[in-house]
Amino acid sequence: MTTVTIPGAHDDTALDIGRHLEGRTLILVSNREPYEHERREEGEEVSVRRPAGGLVSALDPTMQRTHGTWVAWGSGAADRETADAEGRVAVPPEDPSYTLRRVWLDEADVNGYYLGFANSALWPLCHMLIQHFEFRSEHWERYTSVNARFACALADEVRRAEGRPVVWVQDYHFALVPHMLRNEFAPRDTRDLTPFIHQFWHIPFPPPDILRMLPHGVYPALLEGMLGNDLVEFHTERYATNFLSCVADAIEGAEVDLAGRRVQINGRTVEVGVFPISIDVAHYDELARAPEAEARARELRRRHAGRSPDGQHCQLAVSVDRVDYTKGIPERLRALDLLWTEFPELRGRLTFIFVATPSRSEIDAYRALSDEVGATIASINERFGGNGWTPIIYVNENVDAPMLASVYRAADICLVSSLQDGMNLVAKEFIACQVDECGVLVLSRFAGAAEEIEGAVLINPFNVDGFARGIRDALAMSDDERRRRMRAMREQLQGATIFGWLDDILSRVATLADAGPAARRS
Ligand code: ADQ
Repeated sequence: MTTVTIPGAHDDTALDIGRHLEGRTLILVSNREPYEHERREEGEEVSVRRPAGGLVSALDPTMQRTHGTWVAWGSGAADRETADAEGRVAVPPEDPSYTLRRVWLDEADVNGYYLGFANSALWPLCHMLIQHFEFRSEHWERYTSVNARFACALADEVRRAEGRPVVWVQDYHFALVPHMLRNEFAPRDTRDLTPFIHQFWHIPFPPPDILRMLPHGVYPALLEGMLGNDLVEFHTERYATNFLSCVADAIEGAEVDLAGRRVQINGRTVEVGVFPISIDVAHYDELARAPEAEARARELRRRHAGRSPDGQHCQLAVSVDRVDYTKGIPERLRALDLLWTEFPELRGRLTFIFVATPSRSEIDAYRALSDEVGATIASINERFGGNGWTPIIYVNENVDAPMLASVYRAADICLVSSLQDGMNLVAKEFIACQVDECGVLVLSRFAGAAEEIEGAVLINPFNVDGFARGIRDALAMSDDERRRRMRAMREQLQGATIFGWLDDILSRVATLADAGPAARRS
């Protein structure tokens, strides 16, 4: 069996964060699993894939240290044969220390729950891009039944654990799970076995006028699901306020305390917290400082920046995203088109490396976007390129972290133009990799990161002229100003890493859980 590993958290940090649990079992649920067993072809050896996400690499060491259970969709081709009858498998494969419990989904489940309600209804609504909102009753029914299946698996894991476990629900795929799980433990006798339940919502939360577009019964059902939590966590105050406003709007009998960020409902208190997510800053800094990264960055600059054909200095801009309509990709391309049209002298003085990984291509809107992006880039390159200069280098694939770090290090400018974005980790990765402190971050004011980071050039991606002006300002910024801003952003980021995020959440959980269910009742 081969294992592809990615570097994760440092052991001491995981140990330190684990202390908040004080012997409580942590049971985590997410749509994606931390280890996927794969077999490409019949008869081939089984291999293990670890999705290279920041969240997985931060949570996995904590799970290993605390010997918890991770419940997730078993999506790998060899997942069933490597798990027991209940879908349980010990991980990491090379040194098992916690349990991964897989929940099986068939094609109709994936279509209805994942591609359907989660990604064609909730995703566009939460990002307030209502032109992409598509509701179908059968998707909602499937979302409900899949959430019930996950709640059932979680309840089973809670019963197996000792003491009163902590259940941590990840994201918008499981809005109904907290309420369903709580119902499994409605006190039948004097012993209350209900676990502590909390949820992190990774995407924006919209105001009532938007969420009201869900059909009549669905809007309150979704919120009631989330009110099954003891604590609901968002990236920003704005999302927390929107959630509380929706509860006040739709849930009869709920007492909403906007300033205190809590809801009283059915004799219980639901706390709402603000915890901006981050990245493993030291890891990205290290990747960018590696001699190979430095050499690759130099080579990138030699090929695509440095001196333009007419002997002028050429700058390198970069962006990295999934091809998703929330990321403002057509808007970014429009701004560049305008820039090269109105300022012909900038042709050959700015090359844009566009790293974009294909995403959710089963959904029509995503396929259409991908086609549009490909055609727009071809047209821009044809109209403006020439003389050995290609305006946009399109890398339409997944790129590994060491390569990403080299690109971030090489870039003079990073363009983040989300129309709405929960946080946006790319902005933080760019800052962490700017070890030479000479790059400028051009950042959409609609990304959660803009509410936290000070020092970026803020733009509104809907305003194409303003966006193009923002890029021009970045191009013209003096070295001193660049260094001043980047240094400030790097200092800020070093004080707010993913481990700080995890530590803050788990310490808040510990405080609330210590207070006990009785204390949290009004
Ligand atoms: P995403 O919408 O996926 O996350 P983002 O926060 O930018 O958005 O994270 C994307 C991650 O994927 C980054 O780590 C980036 O490096 C990586 N990535 C993107 N394109 C890549 C490519 N071509 N090759 C390799 N890696 C690539 C959701 C929310 C965000 C929120 C995060 C975390 O939508 O708002 O910040 O969750 O909560």
